[in-house]
Amino acid sequence: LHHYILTFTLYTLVPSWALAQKGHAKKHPNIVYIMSDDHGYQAISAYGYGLNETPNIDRLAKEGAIFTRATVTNSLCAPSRAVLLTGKHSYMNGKIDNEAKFDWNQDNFAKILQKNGYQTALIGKIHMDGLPQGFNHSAVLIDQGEYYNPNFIINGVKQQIQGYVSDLTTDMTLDWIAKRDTSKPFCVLYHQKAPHREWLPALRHLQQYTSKTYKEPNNLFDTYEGRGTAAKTAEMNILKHMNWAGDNKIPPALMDELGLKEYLSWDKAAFNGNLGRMTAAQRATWDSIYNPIMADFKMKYHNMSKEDLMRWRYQRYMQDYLGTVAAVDDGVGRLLEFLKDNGLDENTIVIYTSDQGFYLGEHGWFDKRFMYEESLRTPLLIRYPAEIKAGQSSKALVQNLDFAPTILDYAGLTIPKDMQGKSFRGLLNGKEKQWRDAVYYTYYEYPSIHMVKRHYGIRTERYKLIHFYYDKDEWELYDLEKDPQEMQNVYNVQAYQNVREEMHHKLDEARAYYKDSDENDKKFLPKVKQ
Ligand code: SGN
Ligand code: CA
Repeated sequence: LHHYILTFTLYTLVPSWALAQKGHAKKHPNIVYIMSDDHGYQAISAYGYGLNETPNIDRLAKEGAIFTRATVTNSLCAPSRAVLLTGKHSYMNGKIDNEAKFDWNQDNFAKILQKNGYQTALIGKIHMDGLPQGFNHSAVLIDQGEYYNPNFIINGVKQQIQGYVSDLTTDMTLDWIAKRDTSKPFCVLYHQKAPHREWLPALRHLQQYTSKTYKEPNNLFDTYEGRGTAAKTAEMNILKHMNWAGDNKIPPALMDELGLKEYLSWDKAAFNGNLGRMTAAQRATWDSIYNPIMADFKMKYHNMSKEDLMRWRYQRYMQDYLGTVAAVDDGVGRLLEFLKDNGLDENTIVIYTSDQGFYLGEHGWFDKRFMYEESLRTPLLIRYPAEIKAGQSSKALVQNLDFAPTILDYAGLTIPKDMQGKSFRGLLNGKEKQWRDAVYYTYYEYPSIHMVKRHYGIRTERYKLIHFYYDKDEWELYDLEKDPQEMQNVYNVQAYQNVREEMHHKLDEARAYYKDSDENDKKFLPKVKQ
């Protein structure tokens, strides 16, 4: 109470943060929240999958902490961002899918920081309409944003900027930090578009990443036996549902020559649109790398089996996807150097995460949405030397739901009671002895692109129970210890009947605790059944 009164007095008498910054540096750290889009943990070398090298992101783990079981509550872009801002599940904040409107008038953690003397900025992808609220400065991409020479909306004004999106997003972030009012602490949300589809790398990374061959996951040729309808009817298989032009970069003219049909109606338009944004010089570099790849494909195509084609498409996918990760990693490197050069590295919390995980060929898939591990989980690394001991690794079941409370906690501010997440600060300084033993998940965007059925469920350390509903009513249960790749639904296996009952009980508890219900599910169903 004493301390409360004192800070309160300080606020009223000295409305600037000058004192607070000098005297209480540790109490009001700066925050850089880095979130990329669709960055699966498999594509960060600190997670040990051996696919690529991300030395700069890895530094956060080396000098701070890495969470190996961080998850999202709804594995989709805009809903994940809404959860980040509000600290509430999708059915509470209203942004259940990419289509629903986000109500910026509701409270969010940036507004709270701002009200309490922080300077705040949002740079990069947000994927929501309307002027962002809670930020002194915003420079956001429109909708999904573009890779080359992208448009930004800077404090409400649209502007096209020459360059590569990940580099520009980094430039703008550093620029804003450099020009900030140094008497106040700051919080910047530094949101990369990459490595989102259609996976267009920076020109400087094309040669290196297109020359590599990547190891295939052992379930690349998954036939979806052993699971229910949802896995079988999803449209995210690399062989069957990927775009030839937009995704694999086969020029539309070559598609025609080879008789390749568009899977999505905008495939060729996407390719033309993406490459049409390049200058002649940029395009020449692009062509010098991709033309030989396409010439080689043209020669081989008619002799390729379905398996060959799957393998080829997987390699193409990985080359471009991991190529885009490289510039994201460069950006993190630049940020860390910048903080150091400006004496900010000790008192700035740096968080790296993604809006969700992603399939990099596991189950034969790309995209996300499912409550299965690769898309439920998301990378999470955090560095803050003042409080987080270097080299920690945590298996705790933290979620994106926890970001808002955690950031407010570090900022020394009160966490609103209606936020549903929990600060994980105590997990990192050793003060938290008890953490949740299960996470709750919901997904709504169906019918829609990729056709992943509506579902909700619960994951504990060892098990996962999922309910698919709406046009099917199916349950799935996985034993993550025996079957980490989730190949076999054991819901109806005799030996699992006790586990099944326990998991149902836990799920009911979670739904009650987080205030979700069948009524909510119904409320969000499409108005007209298709
Ligand atoms: C686009 C992509 C999808 C992707 C959604 C949502 N198709 O529609 O593959 O699932 O975005 O992604 S594309 O052909 O237009 O690239 S999200 O990350 O924004 O949720
Ligand atoms: Ca995303």
